[in-house]
Amino acid sequence: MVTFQVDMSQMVISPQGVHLAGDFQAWDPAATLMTDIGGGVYSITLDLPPGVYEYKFINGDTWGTDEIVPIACGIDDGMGNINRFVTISADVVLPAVCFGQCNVCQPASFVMNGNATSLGSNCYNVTPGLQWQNGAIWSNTQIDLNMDFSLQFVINLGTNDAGGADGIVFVLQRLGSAVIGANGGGMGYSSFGTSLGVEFDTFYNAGYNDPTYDHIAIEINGQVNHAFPECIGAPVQMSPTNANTEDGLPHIVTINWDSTTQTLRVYFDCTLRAQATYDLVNNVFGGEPLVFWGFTGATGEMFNQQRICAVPNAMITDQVDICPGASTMLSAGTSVNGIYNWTPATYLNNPNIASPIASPPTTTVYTVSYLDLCFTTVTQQVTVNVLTSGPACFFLPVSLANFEVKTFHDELFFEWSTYSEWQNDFFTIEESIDGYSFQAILEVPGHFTTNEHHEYRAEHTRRREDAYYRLLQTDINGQSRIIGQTHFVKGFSDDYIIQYFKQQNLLQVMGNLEDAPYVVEIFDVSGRLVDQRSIVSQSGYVQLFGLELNGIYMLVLKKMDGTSLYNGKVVISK
Ligand SMILES: [Ca+2]
Ligand SMILES: [Ca+2]
Repeated sequence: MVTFQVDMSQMVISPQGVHLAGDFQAWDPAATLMTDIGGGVYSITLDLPPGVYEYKFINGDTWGTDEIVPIACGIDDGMGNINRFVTISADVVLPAVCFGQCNVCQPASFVMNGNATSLGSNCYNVTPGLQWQNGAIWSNTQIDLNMDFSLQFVINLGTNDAGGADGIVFVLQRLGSAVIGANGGGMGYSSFGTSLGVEFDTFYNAGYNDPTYDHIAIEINGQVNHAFPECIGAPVQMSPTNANTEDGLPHIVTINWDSTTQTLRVYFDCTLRAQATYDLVNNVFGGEPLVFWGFTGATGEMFNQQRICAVPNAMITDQVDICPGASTMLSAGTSVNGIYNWTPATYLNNPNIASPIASPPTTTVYTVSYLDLCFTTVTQQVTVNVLTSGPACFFLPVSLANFEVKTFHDELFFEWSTYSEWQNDFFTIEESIDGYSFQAILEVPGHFTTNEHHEYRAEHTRRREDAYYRLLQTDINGQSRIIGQTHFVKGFSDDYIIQYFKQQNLLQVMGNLEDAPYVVEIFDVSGRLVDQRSIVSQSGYVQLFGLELNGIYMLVLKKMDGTSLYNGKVVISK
């Protein structure tokens, strides 16, 4: 049985549901519906024989709504389609991967559409300074309107005042990250019938009842005519000090959403300019709180180069769920001086950067504070919720890196290490002579719950018989599991190493020997005794110096009471 899982938490789910398609079901996009198991994760378990399979996840039930698999984790089917692939050798629960991404969901980045282009460093040309341009950039994560958000970005509306047009709109919508509006006075926004828009309008359109100054207005559902009721925040001069903002200068814009009062506030040059109180979730988005966010812009006969610089991973999450042992990236907005302070600092890779990696073993509320672009102290909280149950996580109490059994003379060395542990009380080494009936021989305490790499080592006396060894793990509730493979270790009685050292004319027997006298007998190939000595063993070695032999012989090692320990061929080549 193979369980496939996909994290759809950054997507608006298709009414047709989430599907899996692969070469194991003839690539049918509608045949294999996945189940919502919570936390944005969709899952399906299939009975597949061992083999290599290619597959994709689909947000809907038709081709065209399938994910774009990054080449980094995909395989080209020979026709330019990149698919995921997996090798199945046993029952397995595959970890939940982010739709369209390689592993867990990463923070937002912007998707460019139409004439929009990247300028690097989180900056984009929404439109170039040309006639009849139309661009849009969309974050590929979504905003949850049931939570507060604060987004800050830098807008540059170009240098043409008299001949400049048309403006940029901050937009919330539910159509995805690949949509584009129309050019002209609608600023690329007027096409979106279910939306919120905050327009930064630099062109006077009499037909839209624009004021003559460059202005901000708050609108819904693509309506840019301020005379209509969809204008929920009346036009106001954009800059508190200047009728013209096509000045080629960067301007800081802050957009805050208070989900409790359903109030949207728009700041320009760090001054509150416009606000609207409106039930966006119910009155615009049909009760759905998750929306895409981004910017549209357009030009017409008149134009400007219109730019946005926005941190794509500005904090828009209040809570993120992770599986035990997993990590997540936290995100703060832009700090004016680059200084961030995350608390607590525990389980963060760096508490002083915008986007630290958090790997807490238990649910932790992190708080970040920094000075935003307006030199206002921003304090934001994000809860990293470590799931303790539920099907979203494959609960592996111990993530084992390796388990080795090594031998040296009569000693056994057990070595193992873990990547992470979850409520792990102790390990047990078990031994078996027959491979079926095991008995505990060693107990080693674990590290309870940890995301750090831990190495373990234990010693035991090697048996004379062949034996099997395995590693068990017991959690704090007393439940034990076998982890790692069972190792076969040959009995020690056979394990004598005979070596001849030509330079010293030394014949050496190494094995499980006490510091006591032993008898060594050497026979030639006809069975004639050619040397016999009584030698005291030291540290497991019996050493014969000064041999007057050359050729192939039989060596017999005995205890003083005559018990034979070893007999085997030895070559003495001088
Ligand atoms: Ca206008
Ligand atoms: Ca102007």
